[in-house]
This record gives sequence, structure tokens and C-alpha cells, in this order.
Amino acid sequence: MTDEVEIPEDHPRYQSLLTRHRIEEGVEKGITSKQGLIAEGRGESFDYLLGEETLPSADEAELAAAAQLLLAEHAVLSMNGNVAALVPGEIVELAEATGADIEVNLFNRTEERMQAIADHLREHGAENVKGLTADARIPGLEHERGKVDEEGIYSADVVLVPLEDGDRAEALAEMGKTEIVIDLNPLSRSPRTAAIPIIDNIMRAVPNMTAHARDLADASREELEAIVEAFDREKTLEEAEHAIRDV
Ligand code: PTJ
Repeated sequence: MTDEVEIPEDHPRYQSLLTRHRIEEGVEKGITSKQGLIAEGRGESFDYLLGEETLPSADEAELAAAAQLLLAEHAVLSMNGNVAALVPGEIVELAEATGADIEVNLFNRTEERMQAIADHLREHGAENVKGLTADARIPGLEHERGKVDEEGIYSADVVLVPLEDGDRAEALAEMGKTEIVIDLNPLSRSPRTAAIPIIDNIMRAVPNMTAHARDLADASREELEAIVEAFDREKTLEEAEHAIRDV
């Protein structure tokens, strides 16, 4: 939890208020873009419809995602301005639990925001933050939006892309990456593109993925592969959509 926040923990909408507070702070610190505020509002409305809790199908997706990250040759957790504001320390913990790299990759890329986000992540314990080298390109995306690190997202086999715009999610999938997407909107193109769509709030999803990864630390390759194979992406998307429509 953030140090400065003064939201009473017993407030019925504590989590939602905390999320807003972190995004607001992110904008003030030059981490989150103004468009990030709109993305946050969109996410919040879907979370409200989902009952502001992790669906059993989302928990299964988080388990599969943890197994997939552990199986990866080279996994990268992609960070944008919203993710950096909402779960900086939690992403560092997930990277530690799975051996993944962290890379800043922005939709609205500016050098100032890149630097502010990298500094913010280092303040939360990240030792190595990729994305600043920007010596490779995601094919099909125009110049600034397509910049990535050759040693990072460009060469990764598994990429976690939370709260991502549909074009970028599609372009990464076309590069042959195994994509894990966290997005509260099950109808959005990004989760529909993903091998593992996680329809959950990133504030709940990332710590739960880390808990699963820690539980799986001693699992064999076969056990991890069985978890990934048993995961049903269509069912996950359908269950989230039904949960929203049945409200
Ligand atoms: O920092 P940048 O420049 O890389 O820009 C980041 C944003 C998020 C502004 C950019 O990627 C963007 O415009 O994204 P979209 O197209 O608005 O998509 C964001 C998706 O994330 C939407 O489908 C939201 O429903 C979803 N979302 C928002 N907040 C959360 C969320 N999903 C999970 N947890 C959240 N807290």
C-alpha cells in the first residue's frame, strides 16, 4: 500500500479509491499519461460490473500465466504509465518470482516519461529496467510506439502486456510472442489476442500471479506444461463476459 494514502481500509470501495489515488499520483509525477486517466475510468466500470473480485476463471488464468512465465526461455513484463503507477513493487516481485525482465514500453512514448517510470521502478526495487536502449522495433507500429529493446521484448518468447492498446497487442502476437494480457474488458482486442487473457484488475492479478509462481517454484517442467495445456482461453473470456451480462 502507498505510504501517503489516507483512505480508511474499511471503506467499502477502498480498493477502487486506492487505485484512483495511485493513478492521480502517477499523473502528478509524470509517470502516467492523461489518456491513462481515461483508461483507468474504463477499467473501473468493468471492475464494478465484475463485482470487484477475481473470478474463478481469472484465478485459473493467473495460475496458467505464472506457469507460462516460469516455462519461458526469456520472459518480459511490459510496463506502461498505468501499470507503473498502480503496481510498481508488485511487478518487481513478480519479476523476481519468475525470473522475468521488466521493460518500459509506452503507447505515448516520451523520453521524460520513460526516465520517470524507470526511476520509479528502481525506487521500488527494480535492479534492471529495460526499454531505454530502444534499439529494435515492433514491425507494423509507427516509429515511437514501436520502439523496444533488442535484448528485451524484441527477443522475448513470453511477454506480459497489461492494460495494453489493441494494436500493440496484435503486433506483438504477430511477432510470434506468447502473450499474457491483463485487461478488465473481456471484449477488448488485447485479451482476445492473448494466449492467456486475464480478465481481472491488475491490482489483484499481479500479486495473485506472484503467489502462484511461488507455489510453483519447485514444480517440474511437465507439471508446468500440464497447467498451461489445461488452460482454456475461450472459457475464460466467456465466463467474464457472462459475469458482466448477468449483473
Ligand atoms: O502509458 P502509455 O503511454 O503506454 O499508455 C497507457 C494507456 C493505458 C493509456 C494505453 O495503453 C491505452 O490507451 O490503453 P487503452 O486502449 O485505453 O486500454 C487499456 C485497457 O486497460 C482498457 O481495456 C481498460 O478496461 C483496461 N484497464 C484499465 N485499468 C485497469 C484495466 N485492466 C485491468 N486493471 C486495471 N486497473
